[in-house]
Amino acid sequence: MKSKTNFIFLFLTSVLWINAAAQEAHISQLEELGPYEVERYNDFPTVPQFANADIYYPKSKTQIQRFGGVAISPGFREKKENLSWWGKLLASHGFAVLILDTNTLNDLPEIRAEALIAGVNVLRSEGDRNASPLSGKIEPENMAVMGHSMGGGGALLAAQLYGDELKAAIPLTSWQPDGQFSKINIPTLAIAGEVDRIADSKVHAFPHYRSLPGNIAKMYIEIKNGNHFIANTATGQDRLQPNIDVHDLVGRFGIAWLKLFLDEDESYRPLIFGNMPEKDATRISRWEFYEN
Ligand code: 9J3
Repeated sequence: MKSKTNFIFLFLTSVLWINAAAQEAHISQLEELGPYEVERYNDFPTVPQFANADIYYPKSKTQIQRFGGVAISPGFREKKENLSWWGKLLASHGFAVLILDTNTLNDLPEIRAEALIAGVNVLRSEGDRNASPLSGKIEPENMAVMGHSMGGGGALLAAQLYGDELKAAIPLTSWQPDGQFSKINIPTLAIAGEVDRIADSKVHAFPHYRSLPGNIAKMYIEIKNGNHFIANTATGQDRLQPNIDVHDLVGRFGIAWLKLFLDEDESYRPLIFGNMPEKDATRISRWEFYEN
């Protein structure tokens, strides 16, 4: 009896130890550029819903397998360069990434939602266009939308309107007054800032998250002391600058969300829904999720 107990104890200890070690390895790999060489282009056939875009893709993955992608919209008076770091990061981890410029800098979230779904469809079309670097390389079912601020409101609206065509949404410090997203039926990761003076997370991102239905995979991560621009590119410009550097943390969750819900790679599930590592727990002011 005693030896059986010892055996079970040893077994559980080693399983936990192995899991912890595997998770550590994964986490550090997601906090830097991934294994794929990244290329960028912008000469694809234009569409009316947005002005232009940069498409980032994992060049060295095109020789190996097809991949899904994500369309990303910047915020009010912002350009694609304000989110360019996501293009390099997500493409290096194996996704096609279209970051758009809106038709006007002031386009409202409703217009950004249409731009985002058009961006997703551009990625699909690029997979079918002979002259495209992505010809034959796109997995058309595996698509997501992201966006910052009004672009985050746009991502939520696109998820609600076009959920059947998408597998995930990642709003970044989303802005949409009285936004109600109870009809979203795809996994949604909301990133917010505790001290966002432009889209107060108590008025925007958190109520947006709380309006989601109860039974979908969803997560709200609020960065302690984070401003409106924590998920933006560090441009060096004053107005659009992250006040603290949490790109490792938000980047890791973004990659893992797409790996799990686009690629259906279950090995990323514990990185999302497992314990928050000690080093990150202190950087977060609120963390809520529902696993599904
Ligand atoms: O996209 C955004 O950064 C929203 C900023 C905002 O408050 O717009 C008000 C017109």
